[in-house]
Amino acid sequence: MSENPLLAVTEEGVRKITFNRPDKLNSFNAVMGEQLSAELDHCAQNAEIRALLITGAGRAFCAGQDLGDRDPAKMDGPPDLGKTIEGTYNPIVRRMRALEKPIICAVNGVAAGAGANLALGCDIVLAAESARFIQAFAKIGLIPDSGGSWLLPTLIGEARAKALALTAAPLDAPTAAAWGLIWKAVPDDQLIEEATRLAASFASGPTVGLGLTKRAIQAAASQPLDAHLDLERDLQREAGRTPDYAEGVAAFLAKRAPNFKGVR
Ligand code: T3D
Repeated sequence: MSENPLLAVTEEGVRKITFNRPDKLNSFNAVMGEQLSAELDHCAQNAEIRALLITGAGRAFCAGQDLGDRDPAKMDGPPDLGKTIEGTYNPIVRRMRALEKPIICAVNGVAAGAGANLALGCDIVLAAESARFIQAFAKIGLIPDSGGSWLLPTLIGEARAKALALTAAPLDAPTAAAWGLIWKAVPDDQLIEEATRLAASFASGPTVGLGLTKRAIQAAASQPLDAHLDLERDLQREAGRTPDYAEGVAAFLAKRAPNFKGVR
């Protein structure tokens, strides 16, 4: 078994996080949950980190909850799964959504259960053409969690969401992209290169503006256009006061590349 279930390294403003239990298809255990939460806090608190890239080691992205830790033969009675949802998965999803820095997910292989929905909760999802997304919950009598029962209908509509969730049928990456569930399916041997290039471009981008853009788009689902126009006004006011906005305009007028600092 691998020693550290989560690897993380910062390179030129990009925090690369790798799920690292390849022998168990990077299935999620309690330690991984704690480490991912701590990582997301670290990324929020450190100004030098301007973009995140999440991927998996080996042939899978993540197979969801480690079911070895849910073996009924080793328990006194039914577990309180609400407790793990409340204590582990929900805080992770909330941290990912609240983090005002782009999170890119490079889905390198199968993404199942919570593993699929953690991927879909990232801001930009690239997947290897051979990757599959599986709402595996139905096979073990559970419901889609980690935001899945919200993300699926929001992204692809109720008909497709229900079919995926009720059948647990694998969805291949090209179809996921065609349906709008993810951004792009890319040839397997180009996945990490393309995701890294995208993360690097974000890490030298106008970080505050990108973060406010994320906030605005996420808010759309919960309010009508009229209220949303007010939010856009407020966020644009904030963006317009950043040094990166001044730099962007100056660079455009001088016909040169901008040098964004990513600070307020
Ligand atoms: O519990 C709570 O706190 C509530 C929260 C729940 C969130 C959830 O995520 S529930 C859903 C949990 N996940 C699943 O139900 C998926 C289970 N895995 C699979 O269905 C299949 O493994 C895959 C479709 C993902 C991949 O299939 P395949 O044929 O490519 O690989 P495999 O042979 O099934 O798996 C390879 C190894 O990984 C194998 O171990 P072994 O036999 O070589 O020692 C397998 O047991 C292990 N593995 C795969 N998924 C999990 C796992 N071990 C523990 N937990 C897993 N989720």
